[in-house]
Amino acid sequence: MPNVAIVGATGAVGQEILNIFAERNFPIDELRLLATKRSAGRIIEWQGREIEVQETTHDSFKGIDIALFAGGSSSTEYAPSAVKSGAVVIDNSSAYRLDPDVPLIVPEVNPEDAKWHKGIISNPNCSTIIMAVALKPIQDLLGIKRVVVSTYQAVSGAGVAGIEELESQVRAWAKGEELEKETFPYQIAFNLIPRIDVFEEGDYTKEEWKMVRETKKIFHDEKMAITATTVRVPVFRSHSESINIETIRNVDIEEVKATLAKAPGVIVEDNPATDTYPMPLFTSDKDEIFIGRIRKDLSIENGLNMWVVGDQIRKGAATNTVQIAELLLDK
Ligand code: 3JN
Repeated sequence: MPNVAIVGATGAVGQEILNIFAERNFPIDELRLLATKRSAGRIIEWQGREIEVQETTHDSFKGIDIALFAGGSSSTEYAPSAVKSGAVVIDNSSAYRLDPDVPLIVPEVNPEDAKWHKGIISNPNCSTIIMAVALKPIQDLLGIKRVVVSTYQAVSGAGVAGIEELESQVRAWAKGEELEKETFPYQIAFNLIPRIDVFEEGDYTKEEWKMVRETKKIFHDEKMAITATTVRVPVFRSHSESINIETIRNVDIEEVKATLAKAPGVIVEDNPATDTYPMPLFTSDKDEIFIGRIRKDLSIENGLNMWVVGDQIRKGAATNTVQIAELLLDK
């Protein structure tokens, strides 16, 4: 059984990784929990073991086989040390995602890429993962020419501070008090903010560029045209995405629905007669991507629309990371 380290073990993604390891009976000999100095010394109970959190250092990875990085920017500092110690790193941050020597993996799409890693494997951005799981069955069935996606991203995508900001603004609003903001550039309660992360080239945001570039890499398809608008919404957990797809081959919408219903990691919830479609309120703490509102795009020859929702901390981060680790076990 492998020795496993989690860097950022006390954060939201690190904690979720611990839950998922237990749920999936991931085989672990030693489990080393690493975090910043601030969290060192904390005791975390996991599967009957009491584990003391240690501060991450360059020497933290001796004897470790798999190191999961869930600690944001710490990966550029410590991932090279982990690799030097002989560990395979699975990194949640964007640091290595577009590096041609680093596989970028969504196990439902490109598990075979785990074979050629050189010590680091990257976990994609949460919005990218959720979209990729939904696109894969369509790509296989019809071929994808172009994707137009708009996201509706929960405040927890911005961490605990995002959750607290929405909650405190709603409480202040209910009491008639002034609303304070710090994490988001404008009030997020009862509002939408069409800017996630910083503005970059062409007036697209970094989050939008991540969805475009990472998706092409995961699908090994530079010709797949993708354009994105990413929006922060006053929802606590689970990202939603409205996805319009222009396909290469003709769309038989019943066949699309049947194909999505059979696809790994996907649950179709789609019945206009019973008012059934996925919503973020009901998809949290689940590993699957939920798809509804599947319908033909009547404005073009070969196109379709769908509404996709997924828990961005589970499948968008922790679950996908653990699934990548499982690919390494299979090897
Ligand atoms: O805002 C969201 O909903 C998703 C945020 C993702 C994020 C936030 C800060 C840094 C990332 C990411 O995973 O792409 C990063 C990063 O690693 O660059």
